[in-house]
Amino acid sequence: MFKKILIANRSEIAVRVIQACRELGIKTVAVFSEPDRESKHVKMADETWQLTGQPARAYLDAAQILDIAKRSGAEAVHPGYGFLSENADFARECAAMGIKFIGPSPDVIHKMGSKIESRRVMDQAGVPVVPGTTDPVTTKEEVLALGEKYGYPIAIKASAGGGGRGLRVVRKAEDVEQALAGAQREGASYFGSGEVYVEKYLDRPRHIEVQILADEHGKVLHLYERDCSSQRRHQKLLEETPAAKLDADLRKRITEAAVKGATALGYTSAGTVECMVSGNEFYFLEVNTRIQVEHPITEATTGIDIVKEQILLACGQKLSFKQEEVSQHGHAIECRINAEDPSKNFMPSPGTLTRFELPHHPWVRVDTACYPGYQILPFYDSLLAKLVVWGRTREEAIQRTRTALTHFKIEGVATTIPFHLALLDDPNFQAGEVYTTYVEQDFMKRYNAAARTEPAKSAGSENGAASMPTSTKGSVRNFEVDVNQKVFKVQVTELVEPGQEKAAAATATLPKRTLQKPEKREAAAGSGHIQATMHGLFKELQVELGAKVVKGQRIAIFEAMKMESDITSDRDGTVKEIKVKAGQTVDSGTLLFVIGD
Ligand code: MV4
Repeated sequence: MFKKILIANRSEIAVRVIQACRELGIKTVAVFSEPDRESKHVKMADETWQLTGQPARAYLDAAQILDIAKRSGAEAVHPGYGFLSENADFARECAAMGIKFIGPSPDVIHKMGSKIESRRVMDQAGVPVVPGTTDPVTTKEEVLALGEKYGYPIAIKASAGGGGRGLRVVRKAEDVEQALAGAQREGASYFGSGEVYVEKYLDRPRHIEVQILADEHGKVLHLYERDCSSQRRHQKLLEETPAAKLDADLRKRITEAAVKGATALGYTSAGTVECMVSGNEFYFLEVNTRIQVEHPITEATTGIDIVKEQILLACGQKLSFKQEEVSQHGHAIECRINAEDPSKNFMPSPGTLTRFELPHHPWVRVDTACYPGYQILPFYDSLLAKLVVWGRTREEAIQRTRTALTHFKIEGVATTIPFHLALLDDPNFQAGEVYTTYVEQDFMKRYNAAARTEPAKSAGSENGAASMPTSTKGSVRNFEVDVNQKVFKVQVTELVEPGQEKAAAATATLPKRTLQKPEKREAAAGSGHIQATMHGLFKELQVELGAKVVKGQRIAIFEAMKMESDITSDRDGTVKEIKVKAGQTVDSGTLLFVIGD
């Protein structure tokens, strides 16, 4: 058994790994960035080492983390999720230094990073893959031929892609050229590879994934599936297990295929095989070679501590139980509580937690690193807590999740709790009729309409509006923020006066114009000439040419400085011209729309 493990991560997952280590009698080494110095994982670990450099890059600094691992005498590194968790080079460097990377082999991580390669492996193992190519495509002519062969819509995907980046859906032959170029460009700029392939595009699939455990002695077993269809912009918001409306036969086929695929791959450690389910068919999507955010719902229904098993497997131990000994009991739901405002397009809401009270019920688990007074930092993802609720049936789990959400008291920042309450109340969700685009294309329309008519408490929750901080210390902190390879110096001043709108006011040494709020300019204009107010990505068109719009209506989604914002019409009228295409990067001042009579 390992004596000491370094946790190369932060927040709730670092806390979760430390808990598993404690249970196993393993000493823990925490690393932390400067602004994370008050974090719970730092308070809990046996040993702590501060990372130097910018907060946004600290947990990605492989050389520094490995140096600390060596100096602290850690025998293994647990990467958690995100950061270095699926970085094959990091896993290789660990091995070269005689430190065990808690995850599968570098070769497997590398292979699964290529979607073409993983499709090929699964296809050869007899796991169903979506009809399409297992070789890269490069020309428009090839794609057009595939469109003919499979019928539109088709998906063009970057082989190195992930999280929806480098994915283009093509609905007609005329759009092939631009989509191909777009997928290639995104693959190259985000992942360093413009290699793309083509699949038949499935409309409204469900996202079902299978949890795998594999030892280093050739034994692979599964811990059943999770349904992660409730998501928005590729960010999962709610997961459950077992999947609703998955019949026993399909469940058996998917879980067996996942074990077969993982075996063929030579997989070791904990992992996830992602699939899409459409009707009574399923198709392999990708393999995630890390512990996942949503692992606790599987723990709740199988009783197996996945993180503990993952550590034991990394030690070279054999799986101590058989497939027949793994059973699913009851139903579990996880809500990802983010510091985001669901009524404002899930805008991140950093700030200080002036109130943070957990629900306490016998069937509730909360994984979090937050506490009252904790400051949510803008450098990292906005996950505040994972609420995991168990019930004997899906209905009971839904009811109990509602209760737990209303007893979860968070003030100081906006949270996704009102969204979760509304989703649990949704008849389609209750009927188990949720697919991957359901939340963003269907549910959010009703949610936003309800939020507009109930401005004070969006979607009827007492946790709805961001609450005001009651008291804050007057202090100034300096950060360096890394945005698209540019470093900005940012000074954060905590406000002394209560009743202010934000707990902290930030001023950055940026050119003034980039700090101007888009709403202000638009309110002044009213000309119907809608321009970009910042350099950024014109992400998504929300209206068609000729559509009637009203003043204030969202007509597009824009992304700048890693944050999304709405582009709204400044007048009532008709969309006369759309000057740019979705996926295009534009400069500040670029004309986007002309709204006329
Ligand atoms: C698809 C698809 C439909 N058909 N491929 C999105 C991210 C990437 N991991 C794969 N994705 C999809 N691939 C074909 N051939 C629909 C999606 C998809 C999706 C998949 C899983 C979870 C959420 C999703 C949300 C939108 C689209």
